[in-house]
Amino acid sequence: AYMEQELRSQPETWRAAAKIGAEAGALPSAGARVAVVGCGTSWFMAQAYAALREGSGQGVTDAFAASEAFLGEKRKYDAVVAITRSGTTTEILRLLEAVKGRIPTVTVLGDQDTPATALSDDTVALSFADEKSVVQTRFATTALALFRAHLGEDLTTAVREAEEALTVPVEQEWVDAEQFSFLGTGWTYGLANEAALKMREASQSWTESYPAMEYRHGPIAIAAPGRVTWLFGEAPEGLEREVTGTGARFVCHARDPLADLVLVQRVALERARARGLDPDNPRSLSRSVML
Ligand code: F1P
Repeated sequence: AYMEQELRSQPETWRAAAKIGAEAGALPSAGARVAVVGCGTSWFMAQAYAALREGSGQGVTDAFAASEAFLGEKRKYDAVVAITRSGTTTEILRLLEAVKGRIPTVTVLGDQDTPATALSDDTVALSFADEKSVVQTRFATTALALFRAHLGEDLTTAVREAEEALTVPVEQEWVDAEQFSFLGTGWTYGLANEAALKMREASQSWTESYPAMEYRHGPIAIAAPGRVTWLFGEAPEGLEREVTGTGARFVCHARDPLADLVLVQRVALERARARGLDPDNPRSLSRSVML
């Protein structure tokens, strides 16, 4: 029940993030060269933020899985933004330790009172979006809403479309599908990765994710009837025709991509239920990964 309650509160938590985003002075200002790090869902939000920030002309922004971040002397970053709901993830703590005193760090987290707080120069705590569930929904999307607001975006439409994404029907074809491929481009590639992870975590579904145009370079080989190819954002020319030509279902909605992710979270929940799984107790996962 946690996952469902939490995902349903997203319009409200995004609204709250939009309010504080513009004034979130701890986040890097324009011109700074920034490395954004996270694990799992938080890494995918890092990917989306990095593409949005660099795309909006605010400066070089690279996303790394915290375990793979190479922030050596040759790559000159002015700031590290760490994203972690729990503030206890081992790879995040190791990275914060490694850069301490060398690169200023700001950590976006769900709870102010964590080990990551002590290791960070600055923090933004989204306590109103913290979660009890193992599978992240609202913390991640609310962090991204915060970043979007900080980059100057008006989130009114995104919030309204998230409300709509909570009411539209989840199609039976999506609940029954054998396989999903999620596609995105620019910042929505991070969302595609997150959508695929949600389906795996909550419903043990076979899912993949690719940059939209990469999909044509091989992965489309497994598209077939009973499978779904779901694109976030605008469809590149010809892609729909290629996908439907395989017999796979092509899904692409004209709504804010972050709001469309809310619909995928609901699909994951419905698939879990249809398979008799408890999405609040996903197999092999824990709320925070610590060594
Ligand atoms: C990161 C994370 C989650 C994942 C799982 C394990 O946690 O990888 O994204 O869903 O629950 O932890 P955090 O660093 O954001 O707390």
